[in-house]
Amino acid sequence: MATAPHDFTALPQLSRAVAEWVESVRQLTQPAQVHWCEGSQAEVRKLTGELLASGELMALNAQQFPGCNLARSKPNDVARVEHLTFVCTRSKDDAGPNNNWMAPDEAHAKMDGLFAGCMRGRTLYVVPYCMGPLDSPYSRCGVEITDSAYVVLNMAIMTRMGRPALERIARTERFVKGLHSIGEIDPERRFIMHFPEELSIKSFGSGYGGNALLGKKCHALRIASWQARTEGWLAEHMLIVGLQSPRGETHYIAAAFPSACGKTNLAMLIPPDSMPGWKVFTVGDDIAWLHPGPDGRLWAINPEAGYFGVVPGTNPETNRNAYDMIRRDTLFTNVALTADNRPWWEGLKSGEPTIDWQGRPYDPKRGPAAHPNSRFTVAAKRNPSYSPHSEDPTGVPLSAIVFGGRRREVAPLVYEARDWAHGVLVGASVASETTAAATGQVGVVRRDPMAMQPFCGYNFADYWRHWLDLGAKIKRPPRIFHVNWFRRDAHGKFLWPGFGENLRVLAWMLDRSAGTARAADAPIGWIPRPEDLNTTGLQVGADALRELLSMDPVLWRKETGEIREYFRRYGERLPPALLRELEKTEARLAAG
Ligand code: OXD
Ligand code: MN
Repeated sequence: MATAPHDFTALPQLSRAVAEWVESVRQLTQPAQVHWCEGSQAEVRKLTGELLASGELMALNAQQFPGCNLARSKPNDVARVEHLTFVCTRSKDDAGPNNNWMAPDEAHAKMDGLFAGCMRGRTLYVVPYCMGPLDSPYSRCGVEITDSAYVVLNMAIMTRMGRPALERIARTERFVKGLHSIGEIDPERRFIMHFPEELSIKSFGSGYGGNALLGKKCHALRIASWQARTEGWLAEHMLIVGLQSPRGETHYIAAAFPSACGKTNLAMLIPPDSMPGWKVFTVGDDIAWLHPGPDGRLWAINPEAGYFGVVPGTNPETNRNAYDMIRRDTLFTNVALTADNRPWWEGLKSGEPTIDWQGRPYDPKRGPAAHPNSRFTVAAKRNPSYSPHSEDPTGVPLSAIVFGGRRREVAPLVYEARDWAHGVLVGASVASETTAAATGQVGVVRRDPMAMQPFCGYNFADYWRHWLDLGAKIKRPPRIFHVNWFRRDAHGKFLWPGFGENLRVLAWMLDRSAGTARAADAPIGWIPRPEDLNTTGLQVGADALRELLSMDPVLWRKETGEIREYFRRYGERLPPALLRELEKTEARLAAG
């Protein structure tokens, strides 16, 4: 008897576990219809056409921005909502002081009440996706159910979405269940709930970014960090970049920065003219999954397939690659428009806004034309510096891990941790000024350990212990560094030019890893002296460079006091080894 070719198996028949879950959600939410996403270009074109027809999307100037569309969110729905985001573990202590917590039963009851009948008259989309290359043992799959076609279009760019992902799920019947509805987009009825013990997510009331594209922060960070601890790996808020030196060797660096601190720019850095022969390749711009490899090194994959990047500030001078990348086939959210229908944002040197991000005639008195957290969604393969190794099933080996924050003072331009355990302290102590990526006050310094404060799906104390344990098992661990591109002088002026010039700092790190670069022994770690960096062609004065590479012991004693105070919140659960590292730093500061 002839069997039908595999490809023609109807999507709902591929995985019994998925079909059963979809049916239970259909009964709860009562949609008018169910659409299983296959992930084809034809499907994307059809959905885009429908949204253009309904006015949810607007086509942009087709000559200058071919294939680009604009979406406007509701003004009450423009960023992640950390105060409405919960980790729902059976024990409150497992979620830790770093998370909002709700008991799972209570959270399910609350959410199911919101979801009941919420899709009446709407389409329920079933979005199977794979985080990471389809053939990688390190990848993990999920299914998002959503009633937003805009979310589907984003997921089609951000993940490997559709039939192949569902086929992979069908082989194990294991997947993360993500249930999402925009509801009424009412902040009073908005919650993002995570159930790591059940590998599930329920998100209601927002259609924006990390609240709604559940593969990203909810799955690839919060749920994955939990999975990673049980399985012996790390899910991190890190970009991954490959640097090819003029000698032709390529080394990879993973770097964690809080949201909207320039990860996408660093991942696609353009070498300055004064550093000929360097080439930069982007593996990922936001999330890295790190696995100890059989060779004793740490290997990284990017679970995502696209970028959901902050638009303001992007221009041909600061990052030509990023600017070129978003000139076609890009979905913009909450940017302004010029008179000839081009997207416009603050920091773009050409054109003038006539319509603001809310669709009103632009009036500078009402604030910026583009929302400060306006975004582009674009396929990673559109990046001129895209690394083909992004598709390698085992990922890329790391030579260095970098932590960073946005600090006016205290943290020098760069320093190196003494060893892995000290590096865990450096990561756990990251502090940064808040940005527009999350709702709330902008510019206040807060602790953001490993840039994971909004994203770690379990108690930070257990997370730091996991970092320490994992490091002890890796024979050839990457070196760990801390950077601060945002240090300012007494007049509030940035001391460091950033962007392409950051390569000088990254090149020093690679030389440190190779054992060929020098540094001064400071109480907080190894700091390069001005002569240790390649400064050929750098437009930074000698005094500014000295200030950038200095550490003030008085400020640092205050800083370590604050870190100690912060750690106190984690009580008995704090790993003693982390406290010992802090004590060693305090002792060095006291001696110096
Ligand atoms: C992001 C974020 O969108 O970190 O990447 O907020
Ligand atoms: Mn991010």
